[in-house]
Amino acid sequence: MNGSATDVAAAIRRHDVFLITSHARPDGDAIGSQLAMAFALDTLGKRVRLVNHDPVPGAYRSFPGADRIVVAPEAPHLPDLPVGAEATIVMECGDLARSEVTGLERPTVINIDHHIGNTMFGSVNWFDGSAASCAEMVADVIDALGVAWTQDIAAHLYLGIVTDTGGFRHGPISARTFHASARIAATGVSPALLSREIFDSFGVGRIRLTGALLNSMELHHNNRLAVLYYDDEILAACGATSDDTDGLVNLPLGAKDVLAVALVRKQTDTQYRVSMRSKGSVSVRDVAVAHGGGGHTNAAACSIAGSRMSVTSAIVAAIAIALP
Ligand SMILES: [Mn+2]
Repeated sequence: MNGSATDVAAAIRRHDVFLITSHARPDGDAIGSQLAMAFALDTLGKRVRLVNHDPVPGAYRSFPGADRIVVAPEAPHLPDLPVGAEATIVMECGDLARSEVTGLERPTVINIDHHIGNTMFGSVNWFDGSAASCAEMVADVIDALGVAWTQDIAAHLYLGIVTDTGGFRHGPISARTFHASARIAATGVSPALLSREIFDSFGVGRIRLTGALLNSMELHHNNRLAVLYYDDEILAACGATSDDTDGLVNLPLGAKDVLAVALVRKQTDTQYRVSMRSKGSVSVRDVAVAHGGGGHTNAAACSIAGSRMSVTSAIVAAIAIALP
């Protein structure tokens, strides 16, 4: 059953210790949602532990509290805690497995998500597909808890909103998005400085990688579909790391003709990760789901077994069907 911010706040009030997690390979919305919530719970005197399967992306490590996130495959265990004293809050995950962290099961699991396909795995669930970011939902929970927005909270809400909307450019951006953003600015944080930190704090390896990806870009179906590719050798040649790849999938969308992009990343000789982006009603979600992945209409991902050639042809054929 779907709940609301009020239900989430009520469940939070009933507990004193919280484990907050998000999905593997966290993005800005995952980190921002987790830490905004953590700072709000601090204010209420709750004990908070944060755990993720993968590290905070480099650009967000300067954000307040980023070092509080423990990177581990298993949730830390507090042996002195009575059963049921601790609740788990899961941000941005369609199911618990999406966190790739084990040992998260508790009598109270609070599920907060805006991705279509959420399995309502929690004991308390709030799914809202109309939210442009999970951070907007966290903002509502913080309000329902009666916690005033500090600059730390505001910075993280902004991180979630500005990254999930690609700088207010895509997704279900609404008055709610801008209302939250106005209140963020009113706390005194500088949206311009935060955006600089979020979008413009990469190393030169990222810039070289951008050139390499675009140089080798393939265009299909009258330029309506762009395919980008990289592997560890290309990263090394550019002096770049996986951190530097975040968001590069969006680059070809800068061309008017391009309606969809697939970014293929070699994981092993027989396994490839495919991230997809699209414009408007062109859905890449169905393509991802058909290959065991998931996501939104305009942003989705999946892993496909095969060779580079077979994976690329399969994905080009699948996206072609979604093109107008
Ligand atoms: Mn999100």
